[in-house]
Amino acid sequence: MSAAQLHGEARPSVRDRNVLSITSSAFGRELLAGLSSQPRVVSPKWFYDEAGSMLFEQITQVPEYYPTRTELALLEQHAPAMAAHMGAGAEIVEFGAGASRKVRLLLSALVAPRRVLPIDISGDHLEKAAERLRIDYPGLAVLPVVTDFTRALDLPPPMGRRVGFFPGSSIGNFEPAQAQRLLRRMAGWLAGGGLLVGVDLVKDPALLHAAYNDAQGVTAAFNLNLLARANRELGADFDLAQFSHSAFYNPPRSRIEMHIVSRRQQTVCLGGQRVEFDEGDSVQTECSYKYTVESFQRLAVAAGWMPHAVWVDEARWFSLHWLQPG
Ligand code: AVJ
Repeated sequence: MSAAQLHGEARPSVRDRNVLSITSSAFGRELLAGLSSQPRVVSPKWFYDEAGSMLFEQITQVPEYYPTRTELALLEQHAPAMAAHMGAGAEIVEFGAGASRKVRLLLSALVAPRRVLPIDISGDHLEKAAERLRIDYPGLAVLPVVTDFTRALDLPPPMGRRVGFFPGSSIGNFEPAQAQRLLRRMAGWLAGGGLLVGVDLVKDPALLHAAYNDAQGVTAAFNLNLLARANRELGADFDLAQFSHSAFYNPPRSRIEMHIVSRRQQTVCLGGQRVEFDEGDSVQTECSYKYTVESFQRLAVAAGWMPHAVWVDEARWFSLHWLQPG
């Protein structure tokens, strides 16, 4: 910050404003910390600005990305059975709601649902989805909650019988120990209500590889959008053409890993700080753990839940688990 500004004489320059925003934005702080650590790791939650949420919606349409359509088909087929477990007059808390396409299949099967609380870190996207829900379900209360539920969550008292819905295998983005802790915290937030969780299953590595390396390059754009977001929001100067998308299956860890890899030696300015990259340096941007039905049930039990019902598609690609408090 220049002398003039220190003395409050002139408006801070663009760079100074970005320096300011770096320290004052959770994204800025966590990105800087992630890029300064070894290995370099950044949380996948930072993918979901408006552009990222839109790119993810596009991913769900590419032929290689099977999880969303497989889960939707399971919900379409088994919504009545799931609704029976949830009961009449339910209130659904949906974690990582995104466009709220999936919860509609449950709402249509439920008897007199009272309220839905869609939760997401991406505010604009969530508000738009909530507005559409209000229009399509006139008698239903819709209370969107824009927050990062991995940090803290403050919900209003339940309106009716509260149940949880955690779709899409977003549970896979957490290290198993973190996933266990999150499931345990969800039990608290749900105040004794049950939880329906979508879990992607272990399968042929070639299928998994293709799902995270689609031919159209949408997943690559989704991954690199993290750098574009840093340029937009933090005034960084990432040259996206000098970085590449990498996603591969790691069998011993039973997870897909996504990385952004530097194509050459380069320096990036981020909030007045210089970040050096050598050719081949990578930043891990996401893990997506894959479970078997049994390994996920073990995790749920360890988190204090009781597996009550599970629905799996014929190819055994994806599963939905109804958990009751243990
Ligand atoms: C929304 C987190 C479930 O891990 O499969 C899609 C995100 N990443 N393609 C996943 C994602 C790359 C997705 N989740």
